[in-house]
Amino acid sequence: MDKQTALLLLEKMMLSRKFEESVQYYFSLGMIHGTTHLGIGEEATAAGTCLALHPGDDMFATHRGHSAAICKGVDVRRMMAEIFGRETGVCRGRGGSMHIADRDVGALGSNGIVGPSVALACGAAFAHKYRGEEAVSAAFFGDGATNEGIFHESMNLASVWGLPVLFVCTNNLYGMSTHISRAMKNTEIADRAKPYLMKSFTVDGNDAEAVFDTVTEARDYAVSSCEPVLIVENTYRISGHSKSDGNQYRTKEEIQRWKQRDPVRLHREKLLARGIATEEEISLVDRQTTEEIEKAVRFAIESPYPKVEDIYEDVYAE
Ligand SMILES: Cc1ncc(C[n+]2csc(CCOP(=O)(O)OP(=O)(O)O)c2C)c(N)n1
Ligand SMILES: [Mg+2]
Repeated sequence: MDKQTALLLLEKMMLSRKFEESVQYYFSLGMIHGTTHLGIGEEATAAGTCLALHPGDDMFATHRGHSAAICKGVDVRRMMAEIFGRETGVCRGRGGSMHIADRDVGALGSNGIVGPSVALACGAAFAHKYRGEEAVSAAFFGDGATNEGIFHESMNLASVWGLPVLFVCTNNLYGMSTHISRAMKNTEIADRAKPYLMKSFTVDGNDAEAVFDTVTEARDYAVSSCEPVLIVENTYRISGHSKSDGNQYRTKEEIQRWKQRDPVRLHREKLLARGIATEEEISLVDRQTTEEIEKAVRFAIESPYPKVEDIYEDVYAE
């Protein structure tokens, strides 16, 4: 891992973590409305995956999509403004937490519905192939989403049509309060690539470097062969499922065990142990990311709300 990539992974993970902690805080003050799904503990999946993508690649996120958007390059100020419902937000404040999108950086949308990212990514990959571009589209989805029909239909179509899609499963062991073992007989999600004769990878999703290397290899394969790939990134959601979660379905010990494998801390310790970065360099990233989030919050709070008379502009719903 070269120093630049190592520090970028650290920066994006810290930015994601602080962004979500900030959202959680302002939510608790009643300054943010609607709902949010935080992915605290899953940052290495977003950073390792999105940093391995190229600028011309597309990315589709889930309902738990803040980190993916940040790591694909969406401006955190405009993301924060979106979540605060302001006119300066990436979707002019109309979408909120689950509708973060910015076409300019290839972040083609998070989604309140579980599953559609996989089908949308097939469409984007088809477009890349049709135009003869050397690009892939990546779809994030959870372990729960792999039990849906749309996942299997999309995997089948991508395989038959030879579409350069990276199907990226963020396996955090739970779909809401249901443990993976109660939702599927075979919990080896990578096996789900087999019926479609699709290549698959399984990686420690709390190890940013491992995710980055795996997705780099998977992307090379998808581009050179024009074939889809399934990547399973095993991780854990330390935060609750949504804004309220009593954690009745899991033990404190389990959460504690995974906190020991906090991806931000693991990466930081790795950089120090290997002499890739010094304490000072890491502290600088820490300070800069804190400042960036503080600026984002100020920008959001100082931005105007949309005007009531044009609230229906840019809204597409039936
Ligand atoms: C089609 C659909 N069904 C149900 C829901 C309600 N729902 C929201 S998140 C979620 C759990 C999804 O689990 P998983 O795919 O593992 O993602 P995670 O929340 O763990 O990141 C469910 C059932 C929904 N939003 N969309
Ligand atoms: Mg899950």
